[in-house]
Amino acid sequence: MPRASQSFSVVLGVLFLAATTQAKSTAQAPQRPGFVRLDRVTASRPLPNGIEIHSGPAVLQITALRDDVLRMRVGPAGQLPEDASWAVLPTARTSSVNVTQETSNGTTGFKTAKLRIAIHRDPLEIRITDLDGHVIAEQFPDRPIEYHGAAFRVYMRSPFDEHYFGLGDKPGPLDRRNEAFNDWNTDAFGWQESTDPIYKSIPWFLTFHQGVAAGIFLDNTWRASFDFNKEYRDAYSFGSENGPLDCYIVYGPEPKSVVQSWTWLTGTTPMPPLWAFGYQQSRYSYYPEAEVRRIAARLRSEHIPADVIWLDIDFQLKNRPFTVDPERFPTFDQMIKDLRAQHLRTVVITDLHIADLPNSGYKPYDEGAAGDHFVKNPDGSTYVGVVWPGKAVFPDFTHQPSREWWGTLYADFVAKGVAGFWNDMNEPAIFEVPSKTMPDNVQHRIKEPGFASRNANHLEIHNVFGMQNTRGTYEGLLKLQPDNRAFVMTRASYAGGHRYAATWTGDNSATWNHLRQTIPQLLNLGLSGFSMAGADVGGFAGSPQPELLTRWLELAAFQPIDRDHTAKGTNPQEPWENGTPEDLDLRRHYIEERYRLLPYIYTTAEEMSRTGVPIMRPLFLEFPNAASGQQAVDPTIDNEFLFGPDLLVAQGQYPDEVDDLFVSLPPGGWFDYWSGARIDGTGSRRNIDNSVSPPTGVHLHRSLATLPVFARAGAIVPQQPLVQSTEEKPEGPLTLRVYPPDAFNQDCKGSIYVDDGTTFAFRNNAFHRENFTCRLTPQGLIVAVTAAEGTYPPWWKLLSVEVYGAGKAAAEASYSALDGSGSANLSTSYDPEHHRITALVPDNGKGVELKLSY
Ligand code: NBV
Repeated sequence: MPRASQSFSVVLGVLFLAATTQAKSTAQAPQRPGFVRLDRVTASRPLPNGIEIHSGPAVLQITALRDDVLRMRVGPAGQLPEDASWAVLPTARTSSVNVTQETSNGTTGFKTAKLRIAIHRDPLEIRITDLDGHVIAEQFPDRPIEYHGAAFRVYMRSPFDEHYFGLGDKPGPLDRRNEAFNDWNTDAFGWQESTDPIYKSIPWFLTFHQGVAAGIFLDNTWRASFDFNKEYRDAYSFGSENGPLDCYIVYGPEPKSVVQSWTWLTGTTPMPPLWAFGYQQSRYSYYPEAEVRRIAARLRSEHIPADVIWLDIDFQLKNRPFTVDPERFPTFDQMIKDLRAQHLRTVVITDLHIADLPNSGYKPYDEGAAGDHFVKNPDGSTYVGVVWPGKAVFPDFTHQPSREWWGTLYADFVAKGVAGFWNDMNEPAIFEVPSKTMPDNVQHRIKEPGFASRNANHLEIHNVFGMQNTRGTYEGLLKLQPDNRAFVMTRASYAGGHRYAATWTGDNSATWNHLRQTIPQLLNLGLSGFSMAGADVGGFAGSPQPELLTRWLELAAFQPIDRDHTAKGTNPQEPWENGTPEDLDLRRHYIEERYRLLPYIYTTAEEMSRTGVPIMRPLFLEFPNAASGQQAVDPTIDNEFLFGPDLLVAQGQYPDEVDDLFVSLPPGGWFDYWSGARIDGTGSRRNIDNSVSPPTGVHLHRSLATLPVFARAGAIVPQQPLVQSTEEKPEGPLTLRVYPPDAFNQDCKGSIYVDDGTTFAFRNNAFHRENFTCRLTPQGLIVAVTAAEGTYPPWWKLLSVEVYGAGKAAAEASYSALDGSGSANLSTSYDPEHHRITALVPDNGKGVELKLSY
């Protein structure tokens, strides 16, 4: 499928040539209407927080929201675009810091405490550097910002060793270099690695150059496009066919700071409920009710830990959202309760297409029509499109009263105990039309605090429609149950949509390539704000080979959302299907491992929700080595990732390959997560200065039984005893897996965060957090646990401290409680197979220290 802005750029290129010829040959003649070129500064005006530039009729403003966050807005006819946004929080958008103006020969500009903005006057070229002179963004020579009618494009220089990440769910490699993309939310059933666009539009990307990261956000909901090194080998560009040129430039230098600033701009992912991290079982569709009950019973009888069952469209009466088919689900309410009694929650689908059913007693239609809540054709009639229910009408989600009304539709399901909601088809997908969506001229109302009220056509609202759909759902659920963490899953969204919903990668396929694709896709989603993301485990379209399903269930145990889902007509895809007893054992084993890791996963989720650092991280995010200006790891690696801060998961470039696997390991020591052994590594290097570089990787034999997972030296990873659902309280000690530091990585730390898992009581201190550190001593190791923060009672009283990489049993062990309540010698055990010493230590939450000699 042809990608992106190619044709748009070619058209622009031709227009550009025509325009320059014209501009040059008839210097004084008025420019062609609609063509504006910001090619030289004709006037400038300092602002307390930036600068205003005029270039002929056009105005351009660059302001500093923070020392490390800039906003650039352009108005081709002299007026800046409306200061409003669906994505950026008003607090961020209206922030401002004072800057120092700087003028020099030929340039004008300013500096902040972190950045320098120099605007060359003639030709007009913007250059943003950090105070060390590292270029953050620099306009590409001879390609000034241009408008052709409403369409505009911005070109930036691209050094050969700069890499690009983000842009949401777009398939393909992790690094966006040498690719081009369009933003136009699309129902892309059967998408492949080269398909673009697919479901989401997140016009935000990171740049990473020699260890220095930055980010650019084009806040424009129209059809936008991005070209990385395709049109020009040494430039990237972005633009849109209409709407505002309103963009934000974020400086790192650490990539983590860039994603944290993205969260500052667009908000955090709300703390998800604990159960969202459990194993989730879905298919299109489980029905009738007896089938749902059978699946639930089988999950339990097979001892597959699980938390959620999903109901897809066939649970509804004739595919009508917010109904239940009474024949297929004769005791729906009781079923929800019975599942809950088995510690399984239910998520149901609630698509946005309301069946067009006047006078039929269908509440969503009747209320929506009475309240004037549906989008309209230009002639004022209600727009009708065909989707699952047949003819359907669509709520006007950018019209606040309609969005709020949509939220009230959830009352019945919430009262029945349904735990979460699935907003599918919200690109919006429409059947029987070649565009697969609404006509361009469908009318949406914008009625929204912070926006001027007006009508907008579909072209402007399309990319933000799904996001506002989920906003209606999320905010409606919070109104219905203010103290319950709402769980919404969406397919389409726009930048900032992570404030309202988790997501998944849509209709992937049951192929090896799609298993492989989950890694770059979920990584880029995480860098784009959507850390709460998963891919249909086992693949949606088609049926996986048994080995593929097994490997997929292994990998997904280490991804943020672990939901097995498949299409209508495919083979059964639950863990006990489609495989040998050995496959089932492996699949169960990996799901169990995920449940053991829940304390670590949930602690990482809390960090994500507080800071914006995603749960699943590309290697360069943890190992940018910005300080030395060197790239410590190849930033384009996309068959490995960090799950949380400390676990490195590797799959190999081609997961179906049988050859040995080479796993790149970033600097610092690593441990095999499964055996507990220290990795020797094969690549230790002696450098020119005689220093020794740590191993750069390890060769492994592949086996179906083992997904390669490594723990970082200096990590302390909390684990819990196995449970069958997050509803169960773990029984026994909290395990701390301690991976001692080494010469390359002397830091040693970890933490645990727990709370009630479902409410917002944590905001009032009802959580429990303990921080762990360890340090090597001449005799062995000391593990220290801080006094707990928060008032929530933890489920454990004992710590089972497991120290890995141990070649022999401990000679001595003792603990002392920091509040003086006790200290004693301890006995320890030694497990040579796992290279581990284990000690049981009382934890009264007041802090404790364990001393080990070995
Ligand atoms: O609701 C049915 C499916 C759903 O299972 C899938 O996950 C969505 O991506 N839905 C698309 C509509 C039709 C798919 C062919």
